[in-house]
Amino acid sequence: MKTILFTAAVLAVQPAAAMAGSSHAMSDHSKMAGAAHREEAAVAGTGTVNSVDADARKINVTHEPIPAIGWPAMTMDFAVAEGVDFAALEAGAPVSFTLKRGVDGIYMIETVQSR
Ligand SMILES: [Cu+2]
Repeated sequence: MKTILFTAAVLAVQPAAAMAGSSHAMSDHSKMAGAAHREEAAVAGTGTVNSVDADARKINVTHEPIPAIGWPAMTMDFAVAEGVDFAALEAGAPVSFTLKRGVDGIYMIETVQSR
């Protein structure tokens, strides 16, 4: 009787093992979660840097309208992506930039250069 129960337990585990093998495909789908089920193109904008907070990796920018995402001109704080060199940013600098949505869904600056 013990042998039969053991066999049943092994059989019960096998379907779970098969599902584990499909986790790669599932993680691919999780990247598509959210409003846009497509690879989002970078959104480009221009503006002027008002202030720079390198410690917090944030800059305050007065930007021109960004029609691609329906934004009017405004002054706002942006988080700045890893890899952006803050040494190249200074208050008063006219800049062009690209935005990308972070995992929280909020747009952040992905690239920025003076213009
Ligand atoms: Cu804005």
